[in-house]
Amino acid sequence: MPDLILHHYPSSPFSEKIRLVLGYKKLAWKSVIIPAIMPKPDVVALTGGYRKTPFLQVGADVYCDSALICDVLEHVQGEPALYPPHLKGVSRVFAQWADTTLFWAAMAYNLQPKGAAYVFGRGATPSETAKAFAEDRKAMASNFVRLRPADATCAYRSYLRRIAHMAEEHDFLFGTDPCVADFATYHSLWYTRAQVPVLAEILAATPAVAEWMDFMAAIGHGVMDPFDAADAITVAAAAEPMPPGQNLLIDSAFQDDHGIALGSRVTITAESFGPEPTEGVLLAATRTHYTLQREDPRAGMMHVHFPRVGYVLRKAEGA
Ligand SMILES: N[C@@H](CCC(=O)N[C@@H](CS)C(=O)NCC(=O)O)C(=O)O
Repeated sequence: MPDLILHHYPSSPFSEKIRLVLGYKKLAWKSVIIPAIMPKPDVVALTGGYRKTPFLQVGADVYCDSALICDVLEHVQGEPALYPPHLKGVSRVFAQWADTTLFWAAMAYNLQPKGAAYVFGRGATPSETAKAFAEDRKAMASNFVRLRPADATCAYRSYLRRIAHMAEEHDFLFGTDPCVADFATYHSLWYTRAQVPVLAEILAATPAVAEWMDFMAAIGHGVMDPFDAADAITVAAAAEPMPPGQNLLIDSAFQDDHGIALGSRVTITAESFGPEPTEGVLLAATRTHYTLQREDPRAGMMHVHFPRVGYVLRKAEGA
């Protein structure tokens, strides 16, 4: 199999989720550090428009969204399992809650004025960095309502108490080993602890959560080799995308919920936050994912994959 190339940046919570899954599965991977804000020309050469972090590249195949990347990594290395059979349903449902409701409460808490001052105060030109970041995320949030800091704080405290009830019962949230729910829950709390220590006192009220976080951190990131963005594009240009059914996804049977035939020109956009579409030819629309084929002047023929849940499929303008 070609190398696993993770495109990410150090302070990205969803990237920390995937770095730990790579560590849990003891996988070797290549690390391309991408910008946290636009413009991201090397990212868009590979994804065709999607600009969120992280994404996983395997040759000329790009897997967008950490939920889909977890499925891919489970396919690559089944043991230890992210979705143990007895937790198959609940672990996915819980992970989805953690990646959305918990994440947004935690981030609104983390980036309240005191947290934002700390995060951006460390840059070379703090006010410029903060301004550019705020403008970038405002554009991404055009279809999105943010929690106010006080509301976010109450919600985050409640969620931490609920997570503590689970962590008090066993080492990990659902038993003696971590599953996808642990990785999805951990990354937002990791951001508080590791990136915004000035606000990390909120974790002190739930020592079981802090102890579980130590177990999660000890998993580590696996064997990582730094890699260059330009080299990642060269890898894509030299590779052929894998045909549906032979790529790293679990299914390929067509499931038509939109009345859009395979072979149509379409766009795929995140349901909320980050309106940048990826356009291409619909190659697969299965129970679990969409695959678009697109040609890029630098990266060549690419297959870009998205999870079905959380993404909007539309016919492209004029198609
Ligand atoms: N549902 C996506 C969410 C990814 C996401 O929102 N990532 C944040 C960083 S942790 C992001 O993309 N921020 C904007 C950026 O990096 O350009 C996933 O699970 O991968």
